[in-house]
Amino acid sequence: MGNKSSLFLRNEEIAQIQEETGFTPNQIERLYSRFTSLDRNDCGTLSREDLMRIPELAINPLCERIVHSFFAESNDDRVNFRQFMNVLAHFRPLRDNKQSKLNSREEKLKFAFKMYDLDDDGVISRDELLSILHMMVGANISQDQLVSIAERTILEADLCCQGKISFEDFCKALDRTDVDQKMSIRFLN
Ligand SMILES: [Ca+2]
Repeated sequence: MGNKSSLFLRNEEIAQIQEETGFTPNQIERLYSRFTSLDRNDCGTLSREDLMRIPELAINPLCERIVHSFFAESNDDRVNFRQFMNVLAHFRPLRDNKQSKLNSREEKLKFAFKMYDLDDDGVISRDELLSILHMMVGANISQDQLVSIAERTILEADLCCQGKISFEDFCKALDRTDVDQKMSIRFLN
């Protein structure tokens, strides 16, 4: 019976997650039922493999990087529901803002930056950019063309001339990009 209780969220948990993420109680319940359906062992946490089975993620070329981001705040290789919700909160549209800073433009940009920064050292190197370009376009473009795209991108974005892209460079490069439109998911109410 112990496992069954994990199928229900307590009201305090819903209130706490609502405050942290800005999701409505309805959205939290829906996402919780999604979470538990992915949790095949009923242990209250998800593994990388569980997350990889989300169809919307599985088709994304950056799937592995996105799944990796779920584990940024986790000390082991499992994520609990609150950690899961904190990551999803970055994808709430800005106009739905309900006292949560997780979906601000800055947080969305930080999230995107971390996708590229494979070794977490705070800058995007030419090789990191090249790896991500590879994941995104696959075999559709030749290696030479990818290298030239990566080098040109760094040349244009790198304002401190260190041959790498800092978070500040990254924000400036995306200054005129509609980050909210590109990094939002419409969650059902
Ligand atoms: Ca890096």
